[in-house]
Amino acid sequence: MIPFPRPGSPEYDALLHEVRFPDDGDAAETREWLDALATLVHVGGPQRARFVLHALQDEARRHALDWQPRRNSPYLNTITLHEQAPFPGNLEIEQRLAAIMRWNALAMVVRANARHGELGGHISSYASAADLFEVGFNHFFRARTRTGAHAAEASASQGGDLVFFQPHSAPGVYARAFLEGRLSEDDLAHYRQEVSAASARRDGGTVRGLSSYPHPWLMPDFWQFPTGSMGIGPLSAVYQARFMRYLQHRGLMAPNDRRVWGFFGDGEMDEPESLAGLSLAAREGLDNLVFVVNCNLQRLDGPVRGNGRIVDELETAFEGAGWFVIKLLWGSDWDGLFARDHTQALARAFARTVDGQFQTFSANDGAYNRERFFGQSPELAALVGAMTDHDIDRLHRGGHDLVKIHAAYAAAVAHTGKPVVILAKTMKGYGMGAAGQGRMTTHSQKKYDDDALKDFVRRFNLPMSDEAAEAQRFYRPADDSPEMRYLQTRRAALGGPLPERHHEAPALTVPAANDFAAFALMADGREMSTTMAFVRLLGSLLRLPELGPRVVPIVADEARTFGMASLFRQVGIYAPQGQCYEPEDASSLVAYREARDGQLLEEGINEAGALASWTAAATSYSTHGLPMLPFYIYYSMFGFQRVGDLIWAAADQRSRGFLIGATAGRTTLGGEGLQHQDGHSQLVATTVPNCVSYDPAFAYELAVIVEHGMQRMLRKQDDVFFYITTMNENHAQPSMPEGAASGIVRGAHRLPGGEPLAAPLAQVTLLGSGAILHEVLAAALLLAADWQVQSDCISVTSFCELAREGIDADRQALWGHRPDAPYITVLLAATAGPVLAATDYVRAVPEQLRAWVPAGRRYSTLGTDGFGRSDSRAQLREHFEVSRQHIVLAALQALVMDGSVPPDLPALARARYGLREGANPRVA
Ligand SMILES: Cc1ncc(C[n+]2csc(CCOP(=O)(O)OP(=O)(O)O)c2C)c(N)n1
Repeated sequence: MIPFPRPGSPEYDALLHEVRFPDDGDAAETREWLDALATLVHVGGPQRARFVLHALQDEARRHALDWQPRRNSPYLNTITLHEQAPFPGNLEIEQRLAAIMRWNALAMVVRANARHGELGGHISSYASAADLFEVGFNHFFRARTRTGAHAAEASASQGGDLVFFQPHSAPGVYARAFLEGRLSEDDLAHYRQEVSAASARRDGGTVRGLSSYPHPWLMPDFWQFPTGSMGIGPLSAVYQARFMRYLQHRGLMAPNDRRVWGFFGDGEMDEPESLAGLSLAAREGLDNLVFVVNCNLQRLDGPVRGNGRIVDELETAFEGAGWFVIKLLWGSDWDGLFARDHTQALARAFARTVDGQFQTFSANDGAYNRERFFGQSPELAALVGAMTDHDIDRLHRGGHDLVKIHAAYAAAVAHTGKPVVILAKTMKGYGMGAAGQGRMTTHSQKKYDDDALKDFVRRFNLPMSDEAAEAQRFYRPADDSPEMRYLQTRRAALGGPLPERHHEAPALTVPAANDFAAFALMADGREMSTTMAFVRLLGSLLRLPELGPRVVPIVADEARTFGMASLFRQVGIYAPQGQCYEPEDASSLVAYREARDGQLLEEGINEAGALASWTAAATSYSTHGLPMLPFYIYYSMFGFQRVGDLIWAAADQRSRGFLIGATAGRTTLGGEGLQHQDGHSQLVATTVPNCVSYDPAFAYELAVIVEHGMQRMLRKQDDVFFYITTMNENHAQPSMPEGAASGIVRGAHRLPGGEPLAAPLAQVTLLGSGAILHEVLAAALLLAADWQVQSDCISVTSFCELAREGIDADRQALWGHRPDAPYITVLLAATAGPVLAATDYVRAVPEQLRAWVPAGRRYSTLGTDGFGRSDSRAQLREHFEVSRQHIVLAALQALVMDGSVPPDLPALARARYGLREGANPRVA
């Protein structure tokens, strides 16, 4: 022990000062300032002290000192011991429960791997997150309450809290559901064996497979939020919290104190999406949002910030964005050390220790830590002088201390005005001993030898025999045991089990297309683009008394581009603060109007945020029992390509809504060039199983598709969403031909032909969709006038839907059924000649139909493979060889190959239309 001066003595103060400010050139002066501040706080109170500090800050700025307050606080708990809320639970029982969860989660992963050796799964992430989850489950996560079960702690939140779980910690959530009686032992034994479980069910079993990560698509009554792709969870959590406010401010949801909790990894925070929503959350004061970042300091390959401290970095980022930051770093057993640490040796030692080193400390035992951490200085050594190596080994990090975690959560939920982040320091692979704790390879550790299993059981005092441990038997205490009674009582008090996904929501009455789009059905030659038609149709939907308020128009700073500025005034732009300024265009009919109850979500230049908003609205039927109808309209290039992973997650989450890819097609957006011209979103849309995609050419087709989409999503409540591409090219819009609707919905309809040729040389069938259909129709005229070739024209509204029908029919045949011929086969059978399909997309889009073209009919496709470039629409169509003349050329070529016309016709056509061979657009 080194001798300390008596606390309070001048010698003591001098020593303390030297330790805290080793670089101080004038200690006496500094002390005067510090004393003055202390007096100010003491006499004037905290508010006065804050005022003076702000005044000093302003003054410093006036002197151009280039000074800003440090963002980082010392590497200590934000909540001091005396501020700590008392722990309301039974600590011992909760610790035992956490241990049981840990074991069952571990056994689940180890068993799955022992059985198949290839199934993967993670142990070490949940090992670090277990206590963080458990405190939430026992004290904070309120479930959606059922009628008659309004417990005191839950009653204020009928709708329940929304919890985003760290995805690879899913085994821990299953382990809890097992103890709660929601999953059986058999279910746990089928973790990551969903296909085997399904076949067992077909044989009469009741087992369910457990998905690797939270997937609502695969476990629709369990998981609410897909988080498996890093970064999607944090972004979605922000926008869920924001959408809850939107619903409240618009009067669609009663004010409530429901909360969104998001548990994320510190490595995950490196994803751009993870931090992308922070400013919005702070700007809109989302105090219904709590992030818990599990700072186990490791990701998959190694440390998150080996040479730095991720907690410091995140503290700066979150605080800078305007969040309230709670650092939860050290457990209760450190309290005594801090109390005795008169020289703040610990804080200084932490400040010198980088995360790579902290990881090494966590991977090693007490003796190592005594020597390498506490051995750094006599003061530190003295602090642990009376402790055994075992005691040092068991010094908890904050994220493994139920009492400290509870205090942090309690402070988070009590905080108002800002979103809160808890930076919880944990150990990756906590409790896995030499098999994994803090090891570089721990993320992928899924094999446990018998000794390691027995060690684990002993480490957590589980009442299991060695034999049970070696057999990786799941452990469930008796129903009347104190643990089980406690667990059930706590969940009952919080409203019931969680996570639990609901899907029951009232079906909405859907208007007929005639009620909101008569202008499109009976367009009678009026000029407009399909984008204009969409905007008009949306305006009508918004005016409908029942459905109107449920419509959520979403834009990412392109409302004016798409001619939607009138919506600013009509429904207002959502802004929780209302409008605190006089807009420059106040007197205009399309003034920029922000309002607290505004309906339009104007997300700014933020497609990811817009998509997250869309998902929140598109799943509101499930999360809130309140079906909404979102329409997110955007440049089609910045959808599937830019935020495709978010769309995939939205699909997993069973979203119901419309995505409108405007100005779609590679040749549609003339001058904008390579990065704007989309020739493939329709192809990618095809790959999303529950995305129903259409590429209509006519306003009436669009109207029919929107009605059909609403029928499926709002009335029938199918878990599908619609992707519709629209164009900005004006055309004389025809009225809808009699009986066309069902074909439009199925994916194609034959267009009424003109006068047939008296003596045609040959016949072709032309398919076209979207922007290029108009070129196809023009080509049909040229074929007739210039080449005596008769065309049948088919408008393909969805190559994807047609192909899906074909795929399903083929499969049925494989299983011995006798499916009807696919619709496209039947439709083409009624036409004649070779079939040629042209689109403004890559050829792979129309190529999808090849298998179902009637036997003996030639099938050719034209498309826009290759990079776009800027020029006029006409030049682009030349470049990609999809203009009307090129369609004629391709049709004649097909007829030549069929032997139906003289072989020199293509050359004559090239000459007649002045077509010259350029660079191959696919590679140019
Ligand atoms: C977008 C994406 N990239 C990569 C992965 C693969 N992956 C799963 S977990 C993981 C490491 C996660 O580390 P961290 O967020 O620190 O969580 P921890 O497991 O350490 O708690 C990685 C790289 C993924 N799931 N999603």
